[in-house]
Amino acid sequence: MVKTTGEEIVMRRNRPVFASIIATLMLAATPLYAAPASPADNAAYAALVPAYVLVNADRREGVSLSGPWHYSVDPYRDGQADFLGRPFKVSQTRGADINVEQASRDNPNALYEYDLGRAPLADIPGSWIGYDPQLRYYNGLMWYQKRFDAPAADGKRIFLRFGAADYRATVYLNGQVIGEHEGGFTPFAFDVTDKLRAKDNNLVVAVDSTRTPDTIPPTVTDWETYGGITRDVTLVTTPQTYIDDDFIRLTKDGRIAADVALEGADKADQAVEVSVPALKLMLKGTTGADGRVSLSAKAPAGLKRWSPDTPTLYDVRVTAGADSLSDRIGFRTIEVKGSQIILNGKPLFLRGISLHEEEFGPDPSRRITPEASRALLTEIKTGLHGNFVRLAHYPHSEVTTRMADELGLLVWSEIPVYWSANFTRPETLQAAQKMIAENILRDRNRAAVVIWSVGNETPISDARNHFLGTLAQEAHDLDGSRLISAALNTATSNGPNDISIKDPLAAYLDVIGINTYNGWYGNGTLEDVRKTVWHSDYDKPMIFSEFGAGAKYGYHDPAQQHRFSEDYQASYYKATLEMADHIPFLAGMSPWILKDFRSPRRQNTWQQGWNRKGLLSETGQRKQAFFVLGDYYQKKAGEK
Ligand code: GCB
Repeated sequence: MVKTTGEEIVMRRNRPVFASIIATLMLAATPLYAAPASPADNAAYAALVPAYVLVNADRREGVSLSGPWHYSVDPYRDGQADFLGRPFKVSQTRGADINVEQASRDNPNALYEYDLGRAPLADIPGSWIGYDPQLRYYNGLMWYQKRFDAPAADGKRIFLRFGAADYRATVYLNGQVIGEHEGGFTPFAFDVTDKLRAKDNNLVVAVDSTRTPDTIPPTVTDWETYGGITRDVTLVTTPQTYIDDDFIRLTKDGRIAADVALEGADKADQAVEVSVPALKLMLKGTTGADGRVSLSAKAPAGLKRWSPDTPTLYDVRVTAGADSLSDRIGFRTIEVKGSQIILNGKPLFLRGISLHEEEFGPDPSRRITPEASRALLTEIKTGLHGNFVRLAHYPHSEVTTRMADELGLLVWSEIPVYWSANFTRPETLQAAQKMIAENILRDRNRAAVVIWSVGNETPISDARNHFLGTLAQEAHDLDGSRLISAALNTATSNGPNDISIKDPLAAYLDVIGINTYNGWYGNGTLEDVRKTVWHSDYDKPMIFSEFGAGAKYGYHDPAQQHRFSEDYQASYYKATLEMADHIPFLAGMSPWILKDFRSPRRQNTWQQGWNRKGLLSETGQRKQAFFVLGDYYQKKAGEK
């Protein structure tokens, strides 16, 4: 095995041409993926993007259906099929438009084995773990029901929008299936204008949290499933022809650009205006036959760019016909140059941490309110002196990405293509493609989001390379203004203390994410960690998307430094940060993880159902390592 010295690393960094020849040769040798056609001209894309984007839905006029809903557990799926497994007609399912109490009174001979209207009540949104702790490890079908009166339509369109339902949802309204959705972390909406009745609508949602080897994520992960309706449910009203999508950003060549897409019978030939009053900027244009228009103008000289230090957001208004949308948008650029990440033209080091979507507290139920999100992100921003958060391992709530915009934290956003995902199955790829589209279309106006990640710790194979390569291409097509990454654990050891990045996917990423756990998993000592030298064949920024060690808050063991003591975790951080300081192409890090989080696979004395790699306990108490990283980041921030 040829060993490479530190000097050679520096030389390689200065040889981008060489690196790109290698990349080209690799591409020729192993075609990773056939680039799909662009979204605009490929009908196949239509199946992969959501029918309704309803951009900015969380700020639109509407009625919240959050609050009390009935829920009823159905482990044998009796609500969908008979005892021999023969599927029911819709009218026989629990989604049928029946008031069981009334029907039983009307017909004493009728037998119903369920009664959603008298089932227990849960406060939605939130996982069933929260309202029924006995269901902590339940993975299966749950029925939800809500009755409500419809808002007056007044000639408007009404959409029923779910922020997220984990994992698969079938939605019944007044006895009809109005749609289904796969994927536990992205929004979906149905046009229900003609399906609502004025009074007593019967909304039933069958949410199935079952994971299989074919789902995204697959069966085995290292986090709690949190099944249920986990984000807000709203009735969103819009004019008949409305602004379905807009993408507003600062381009690398200094222009403010806006792509606007209308939906509805009158979408063609509509005048569209995009204004930023504080900048006295007004973009005007007219939609084409497809309801779309692209506008741009040179950014005004007075523009204050969004950055973690100055998270300036502007009021932006989009108007088209009878519709008008207002948003708060930041303007910044992000790009890479060699091994650096460049924000607004200046290199910056990502001082980050990873985060699961789990609020503080002994019994989280994934109810991410603005207060819950602010509490988590403030620990990163103020406590750790961070400027970056990796929202692992799936799209987090839009509450969080908006909070990151407001507080000034750069965001890595990812979809749950994780570990043993089924890379050979076309339907699984399609599900992932839809997920990444839903995620990007929801959040591409958030200045905070700078990285779209296509997967985490996936073993190299041709099928996996094709799968992730397709996602990388799609993410790039939907949003060429951000960076694409993936968290890889495929660095290769060249011998003790010597590691190279050898993953063909790296050629297709803007930023190489590496998860490394030397000093925690495996037999390496912290001395080995300190001495480890890293090499990269790619002239690209690398970030440590993960490193970490477990510790139970309050367990101290300064002399022995046993695993799971706060002391070992702190020593591990010191050693890993020392190693990091010697990697010239390291552009940032998001260690694993801010807070202890629930994981069914962690059951030793110290963990008992929690992954203890948090720098904070589940209730927010700071462990020693929190201060190690905080001090390190404070110094780094001062080096700017
Ligand atoms: C990883 C995974 C993450 C786990 C973590 C761990 O590499 O990406 O999901 O929770 O390691 O604690 O082992």
